[in-house]
Amino acid sequence: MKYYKIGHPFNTEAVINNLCLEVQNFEDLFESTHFKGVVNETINLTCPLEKNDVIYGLGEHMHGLNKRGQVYESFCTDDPLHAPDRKSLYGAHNFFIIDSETLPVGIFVDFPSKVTFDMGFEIKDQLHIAIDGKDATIYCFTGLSKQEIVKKFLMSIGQSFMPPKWAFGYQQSRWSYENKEAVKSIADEFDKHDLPLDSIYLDIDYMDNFKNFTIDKAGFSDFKEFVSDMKSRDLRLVPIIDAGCKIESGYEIYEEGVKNGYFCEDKYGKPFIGAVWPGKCHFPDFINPETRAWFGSKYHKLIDLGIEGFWNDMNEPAIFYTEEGIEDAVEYAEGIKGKNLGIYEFFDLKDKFMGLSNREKDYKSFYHKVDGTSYNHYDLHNLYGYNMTRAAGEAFESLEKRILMFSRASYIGMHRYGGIWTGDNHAWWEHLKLNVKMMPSLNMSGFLYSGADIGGFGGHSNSELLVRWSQFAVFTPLFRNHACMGTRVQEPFRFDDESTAQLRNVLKFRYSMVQYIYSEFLKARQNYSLLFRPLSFEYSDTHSRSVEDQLMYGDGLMLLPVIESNVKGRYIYLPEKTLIWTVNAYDDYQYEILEKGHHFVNVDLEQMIIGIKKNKLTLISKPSNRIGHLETDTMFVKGFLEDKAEYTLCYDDGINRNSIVKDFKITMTYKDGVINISCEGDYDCNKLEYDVVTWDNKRHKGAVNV
Ligand code: MIG
Repeated sequence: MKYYKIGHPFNTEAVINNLCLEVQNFEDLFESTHFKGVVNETINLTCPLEKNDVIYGLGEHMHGLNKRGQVYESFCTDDPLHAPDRKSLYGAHNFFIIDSETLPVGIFVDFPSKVTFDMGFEIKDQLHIAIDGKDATIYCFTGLSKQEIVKKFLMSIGQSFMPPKWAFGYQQSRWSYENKEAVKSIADEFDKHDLPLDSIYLDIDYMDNFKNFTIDKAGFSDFKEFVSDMKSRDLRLVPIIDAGCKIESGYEIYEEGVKNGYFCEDKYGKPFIGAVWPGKCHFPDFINPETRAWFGSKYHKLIDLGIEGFWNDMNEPAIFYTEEGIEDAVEYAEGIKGKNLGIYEFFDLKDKFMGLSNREKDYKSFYHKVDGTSYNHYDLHNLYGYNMTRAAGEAFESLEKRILMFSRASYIGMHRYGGIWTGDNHAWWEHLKLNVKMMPSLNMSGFLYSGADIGGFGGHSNSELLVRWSQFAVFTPLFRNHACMGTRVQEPFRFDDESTAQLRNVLKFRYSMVQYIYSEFLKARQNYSLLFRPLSFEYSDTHSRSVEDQLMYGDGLMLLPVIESNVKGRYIYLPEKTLIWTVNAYDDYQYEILEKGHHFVNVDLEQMIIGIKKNKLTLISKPSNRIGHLETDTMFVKGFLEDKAEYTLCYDDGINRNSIVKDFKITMTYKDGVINISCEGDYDCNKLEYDVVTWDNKRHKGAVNV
């Protein structure tokens, strides 16, 4: 593994443990690969692609597990319409692997502004990376398997943030639950319908006029008491924090920020102004460590009121408009007023107004100050959301308790401070599919704590989509239903009784699986491995390389989500004989062994299917309606046994930052028709009950009595 610094790259601090060797010549960087590079005012890298090369990675982007055939752009963008032709979403995750049948190559382009990845779009057998600048660090990983490459890369960017365990519960959100009564009634409905829930989100309306770190006194009077009332029901409130800070004299954040020079500045050295939800705003210069320390300390205002989790929004940063943008547009409009417009002039006029938000020109008109040097925002654009979340993450380090934190915009390295959600998706089956395909790529970029808005943010969800989406999301660490203002309500109790019952089973199944999911999360974090993996990470047959809608998960599971509407089953591909676990509810399920090959499997709406690999076990508990109420006195072993299977369950206290990870190991053997179980570690094996299937298609149920 090697890296090469071109020019004088800005230190993004994406890589914190540099395991690569610095090379002095650009040519040496790509030795033994087919990459070529040209450096001028911009940097261009190309590489021929073999017919069967698969490209994995790039984190949060449109399209498939295999990124071939499309163009992707890394430039953190607030675009609420994730249509197939969109090149950029909210994150900038410039790590990918070319998985060739001979020699896999991993590349990380550490560059904080725009990078375009043409993965065989323009020329089908050529990859072309265009870096919009002449200073960058390029990392190249060769000579290892793709699994090794991912591990080395993850090791170099450091361990993931660790959320509290309650953040693995079901979370309910909507823009907006606009006052205490609305929040309380949501909690009541969940309890009334016997639906699991661990937190309720507060979107921008909890704030006083959208001012960060303030509370709307009318809707949320006696906020501290309210937080503690909810807490006494074991429910957490998770407020949103936006990047833009309102310009308003007397507002603490505004006053302190201006006084101390904490905001980004324009070319005249005045705080830059852009409009977002609060109207005209200044934008904290998060890339400056002093600003981070200041802004981070403000989260404590809410923590002091009992808050234990946050989501950082609009931190690409999103800018609705600037005064200059409006002036440009109005000036243009005035210039053509009364004229007989040519059609191109008309389109220009339209574009001027349609393009007021997130203008490149605006991003080029403000500056960051780091160590006394001024940097144009455009050149560091992709570091903004990362450093906002870092501000919070650094502030939380002084606390004993873990704080939930996730962000919309991100760059590689941000995973050390928080997770991400995938932004404003839609209530479209295509976006459920996208959620499935994106998870492994997010993991490869370091983001373990992530998930999509279940049911879709924009547009109107129906109960079938919500059920199918929730079934997949059972496995995503962030398990949150969120929806946009103006859309059909989509909390799990909003549809008919049958749908509520189906969703109840899905949510409860998540709680049953949480010990396993949390354990696998801890392991992925500790071992620098992936929670979600393409099939080809575990199977070397050719067909596995082209499977896009099945994923390997944790130790031993294969996820087989239903992602089409109105279907009663799905095609699945099994690279080996596998046990199919068809779940109606945690305690209502069937097993069937399927041979290696292609199958069509029936999966009714109330069912989900999960593959269990040979000699693998999983562990579930009885569900509860809160993570904190789960009782693990009895745990249930499920599995598929040929001769010997082991499972190690990792756990910690789920609360404290420095809690020690403990584990216990279950070993199960099958010989001469007899099952044997033994345990090592801190758990009483007598509390285990098992229901497993053996290779010879026999089912074995029982309790351990050793
Ligand atoms: O301009 O806070 O992605 O989750 O509900 C929209 C309101 C701002 C965008 C976020 C979404 C959130 C919404 N926000």
